[in-house]
Amino acid sequence: MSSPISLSRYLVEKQRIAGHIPAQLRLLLEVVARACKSISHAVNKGALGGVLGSAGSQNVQGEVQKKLDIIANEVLIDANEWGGHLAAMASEEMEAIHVVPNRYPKGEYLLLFDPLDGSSNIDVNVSIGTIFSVLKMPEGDRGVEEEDFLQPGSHQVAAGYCVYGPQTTLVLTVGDGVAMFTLDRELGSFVLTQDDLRIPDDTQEFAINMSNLRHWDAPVRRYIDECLAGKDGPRGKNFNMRWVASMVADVHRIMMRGGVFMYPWDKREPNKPGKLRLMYEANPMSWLIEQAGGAATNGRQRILDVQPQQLHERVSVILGSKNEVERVTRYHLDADAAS
Ligand code: P6P
Repeated sequence: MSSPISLSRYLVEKQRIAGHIPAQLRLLLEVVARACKSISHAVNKGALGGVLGSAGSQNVQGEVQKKLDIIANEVLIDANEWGGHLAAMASEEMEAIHVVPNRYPKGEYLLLFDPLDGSSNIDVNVSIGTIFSVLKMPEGDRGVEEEDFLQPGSHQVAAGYCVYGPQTTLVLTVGDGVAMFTLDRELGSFVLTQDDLRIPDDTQEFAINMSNLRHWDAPVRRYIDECLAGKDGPRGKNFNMRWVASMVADVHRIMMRGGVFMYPWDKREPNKPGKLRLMYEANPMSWLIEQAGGAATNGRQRILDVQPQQLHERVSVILGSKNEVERVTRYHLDADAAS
């Protein structure tokens, strides 16, 4: 039986043999993975670690911050600022970018993250996760500015998430497929447990928060109504529904068995394009989904082609099995053409 492949060995081989990633990016990804191990340890302690409950503050989104949101954010900042591979970081939990302090060397990468996605699930012991995205610093010898982060998702050089569930699982792409690593707590390292993940083109499972039904736009309503009509309706097959209310958990399920995840624009806050954030939720997840053979749009446009205007901007998200995403997108475009 061949020896297990660690994340470190996987990344060294991507660097040395495949020439896919430079050493600095390999180092960055190893540091992020170590930070996820620390976050997993804190999450697993739960009430025993005094880390549950609210921190008594709000983040830039106006959402109540949980203690673990702040802990996870601090773990990622502390782990990544001294290594010399980053110029700056951006986080859901921080309004402004975090430029690497002058006491440390600066590198050529920008790291963006949602340090702990799905925070409403922390206190009820439901899977949560860390989402991260890596961009390259634009050419030029000036200092780092927020505008340097405003690159479309197609410019990412690495993206991944770590789900803290029954297992702690890291899912990663550097642009040539998707690999999954499971944390071996006895060894203390992530071990390759699946390589080249592929999402089925079709599915019978959708994920959406049904309580928002009355607020949806017509194309979304049409798609869901057809799913609910089942085998007697226009789709000719029955559908199942899942909604974990933790994007990392819902996306991971789709990565493992297919499905379609939707958090579309709705009438509750018509000026907001959606609930989820483009830069550190939708972009990394969309690239992972596309690298696994799926698709991701905002209903009208490929998410990875969206040109960001603001660091914390939101976007409507429809992602997963290619044929379902194409159908929902077609319904949006048909409705636009008819209006
Ligand atoms: P709702 C978690 O807060 C999150 O940002 C995503 O992880 C998740 O998919 C979504 O919001 C859940 O939103 O409105 O169903 O609670």
